[in-house]
Amino acid sequence: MQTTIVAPATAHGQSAVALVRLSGPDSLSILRQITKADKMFPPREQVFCRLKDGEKVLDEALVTYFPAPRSFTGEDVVEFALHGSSYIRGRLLEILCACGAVPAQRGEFSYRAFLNGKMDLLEAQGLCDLISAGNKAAHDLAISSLDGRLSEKFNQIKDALAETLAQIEVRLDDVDEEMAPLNHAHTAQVLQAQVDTLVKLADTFSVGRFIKEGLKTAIVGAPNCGKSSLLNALVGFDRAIVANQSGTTRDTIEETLDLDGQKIILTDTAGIREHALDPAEQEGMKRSLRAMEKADLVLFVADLSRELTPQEEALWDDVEKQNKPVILVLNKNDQALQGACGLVGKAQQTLYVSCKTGEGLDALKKAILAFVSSPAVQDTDGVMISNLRQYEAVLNAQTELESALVQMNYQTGLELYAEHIRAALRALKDLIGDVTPDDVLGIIFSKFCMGK
Ligand SMILES: Nc1nc2c(ncn2[C@@H]2O[C@H](COP(=O)(O)OP(=O)(O)OP(=O)(O)O)[C@@H](O)[C@H]2O)c(=O)[nH]1
Ligand SMILES: [Mg+2]
Repeated sequence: MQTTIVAPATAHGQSAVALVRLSGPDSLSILRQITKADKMFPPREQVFCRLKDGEKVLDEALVTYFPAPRSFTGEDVVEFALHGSSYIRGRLLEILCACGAVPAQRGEFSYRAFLNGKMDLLEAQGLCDLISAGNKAAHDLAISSLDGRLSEKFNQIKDALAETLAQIEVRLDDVDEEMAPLNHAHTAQVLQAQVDTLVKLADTFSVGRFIKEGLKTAIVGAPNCGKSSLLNALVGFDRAIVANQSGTTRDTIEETLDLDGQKIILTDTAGIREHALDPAEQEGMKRSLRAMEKADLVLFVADLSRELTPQEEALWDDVEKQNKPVILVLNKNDQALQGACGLVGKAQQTLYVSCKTGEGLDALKKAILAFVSSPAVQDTDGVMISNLRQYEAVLNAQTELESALVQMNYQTGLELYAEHIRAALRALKDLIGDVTPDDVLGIIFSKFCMGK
């Protein structure tokens, strides 16, 4: 039998109001035990109650009863809005458990909502992302999952594939060949359209991930070129020590920046030169290279007031070898220009800045932001995928449909096309649910029953 679960729905610690939620078949009877009164609990209406702890009053609370199925989980749910002391909340949880409830596992309310068809996995992921979204862009992204726009995109693909599969399967069953043969051109067109949508969705993944997790941006370069000054200028306060001597920064220094609602994680690093002064600087340089490897974007800083060193050129080659997006930031533009321009021809994007005067910093911020927006997102009506599971499902489905198209090109036979379409549907199953043989049969009978 299904248990009745309980958990606080608000954060720990003291607050004006705290919310505790029960969900499961015994919710109402547990509520009656703890209120010890024959109160009426009209659905979805707040009722003022005294919650009892033995013969004493534990708290005066507002209680709402949501009978199944019209509740968050789809089960009977009771919400207690309590005074927010940790004692009241903790004691209420103990009493509710003594009355038969069990503590919920992490995510169990949402899991039950999913099992009861209240939301699909994409919406559940969206809900989880919404709660953890720390900036506007991540919030927008989560809302587009939660409000079902992402599910709708996948459901359109699923419907088109299920329909195509039905068209094929009905012909496989048509041993007497009473039906017109499959319209290959039309079927290929439908499959190609789904591949195109999947490719666009896959293209949004990197941007979706940057938005959700933040764009990891490493500031690298030779000692004394102004990396720490750049970090400080971008975040707007003196985060890192700046000094007119080489080798000031030893450890990597991370700071998060909210740039127009996008999360950018900046990492300042130790300058790279041939000989470290001591083991600490040596270790610092190793950490710089690691930060660079982990970064989504590299800001390569060079000092315009002096010539490039061989180590700087070698470091540039390193960045290029890693095939990372990189912006060449030529700093100290306020000084007499002498060097560092040797890299300009190699860089895809070069910006001249002065951390001292602030010149060029707005352009640099715009250039960084450009990495967190992509034309792919416009192609999908603003819908993005942002987690690896979704990305892999999309790629697998795409591969299967491309194989189906190759088979169709060679006209190898209906059974093989069907096999790849089924595999594509299986790949998408985790995101949008299963398409069962019965679903396909349903389409066959509802749309083109042969009257047999
Ligand atoms: N004139 C001028 N000086 C700058 C500019 N940016 C930084 N500096 C100076 O350059 C020196 C080094 O700056 P830092 O930011 O510490 O350089 P860094 O790259 O972090 O150096 P390390 O930590 O040693 O690798 C300091 O004296 C800064 O004041 C600039 O745009 N113009
Ligand atoms: Mg520094």
